[in-house]
Amino acid sequence: MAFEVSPLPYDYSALEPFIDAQTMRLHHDMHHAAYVKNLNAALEKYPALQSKSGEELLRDLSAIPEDIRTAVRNNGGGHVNHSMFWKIMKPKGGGAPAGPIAEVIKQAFGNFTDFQAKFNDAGAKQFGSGWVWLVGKPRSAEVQIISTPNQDSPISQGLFPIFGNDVWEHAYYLKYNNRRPEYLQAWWNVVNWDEINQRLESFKSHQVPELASR
Ligand code: MN3
Repeated sequence: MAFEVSPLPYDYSALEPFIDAQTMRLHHDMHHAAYVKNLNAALEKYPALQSKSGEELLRDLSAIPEDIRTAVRNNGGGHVNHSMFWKIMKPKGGGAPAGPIAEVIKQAFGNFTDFQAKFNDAGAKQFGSGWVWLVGKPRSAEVQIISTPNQDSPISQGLFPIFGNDVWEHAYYLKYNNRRPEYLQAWWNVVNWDEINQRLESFKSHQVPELASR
């Protein structure tokens, strides 16, 4: 019952020119795979934890044995975050959001352009490695933009990651070098709004088991 890296749902080069094939290959096959390998290694002596989902492990880190807590936080986070990341992107994606996510953005931020600017700004300002997120608060209509360091998941804060962008240098450095804001801007061209709407709907209809007990 070991954790596994799912294959990319598109070709390595499918997100060109916005994300280059070499970055995708390294990011998916090496970085994501390493998180999964290290997560499985951490759980080796705790068989009871091996049947839990990554989200369940992250939901209450204080319940994780202390000797593997940091490993689960970093590598479980790395696995869950990247599993989301590959799916919320697609070739020929982007454009203006439609459907429920468009409504949520309009309600909370006024318009898509202002939302994008705030999201990009939070991503640019995240010091060092991390993620920028649009998160939902369970049992409320509230959404907010947050950033987290390293591979920390919003799930560990009791928040649902509607979607997020990876601002680790490994996500953009080969193509964009140190120009993170340029990557953040370009990334909107590969966003998969259909998948994001599905995540939003499952969250709103309380079909998110990893947050159900909060
Ligand atoms: Mn990454």
